[in-house]
Amino acid sequence: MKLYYKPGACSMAAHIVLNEIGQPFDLEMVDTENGTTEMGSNYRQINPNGYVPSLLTDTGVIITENPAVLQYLGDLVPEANLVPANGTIERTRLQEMLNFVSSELHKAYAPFFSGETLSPPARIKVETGIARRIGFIESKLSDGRQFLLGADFTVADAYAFVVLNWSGFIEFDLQQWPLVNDYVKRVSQRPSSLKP
Ligand SMILES: N[C@@H](CCC(=O)N[C@@H](CS)C(=O)NCC(=O)O)C(=O)O
Repeated sequence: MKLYYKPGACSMAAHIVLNEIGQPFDLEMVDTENGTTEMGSNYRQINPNGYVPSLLTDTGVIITENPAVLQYLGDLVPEANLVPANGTIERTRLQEMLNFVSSELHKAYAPFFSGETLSPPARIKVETGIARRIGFIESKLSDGRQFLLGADFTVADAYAFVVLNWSGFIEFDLQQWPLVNDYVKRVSQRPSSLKP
């Protein structure tokens, strides 16, 4: 398997899950601005959308989009217990959470990485959106669960962890959500975790 990635980007979630499942893999860095990889390949021929992650499977198939990549990896090694079995309500809950992380949480941070400087009012608006979504995670954790879906770490935690960690880069303080703050620390202590 090979993960096409960019340092510090959301592709780090798949890298964490690859570490969790203990399967051999290669990494190839992508320059998304130039559309090339470190080996000199045209990345748009790998992923026409030009963004990371992309996963090249051992069967030669390319998989894109975080929720699909993460579930594929989790399903490869069921013993790792990173995804509930297909067809269960628990799996639907995982998909619900992955979609939340992808389309709500991740995209709420996106304006900070657009390359444009946010004006003070624009920054307040973006931070308000991020805060609302972090508040949702805080409410999920308020029943004492250790991870987003309960007692077990899942692929959704790898993804949420990577996104929440961007808070440090944008100088957005997570301490006002103590459960989320502790959750990020907890996930960062797993051996699979990577420092952005
Ligand atoms: N919908 C995509 C979004 C991926 C995405 O936003 N990737 C970012 C890094 S976090 C990226 O590669 N940005 C560079 C670009 O868009 O050119 C997914 O879930 O995989």
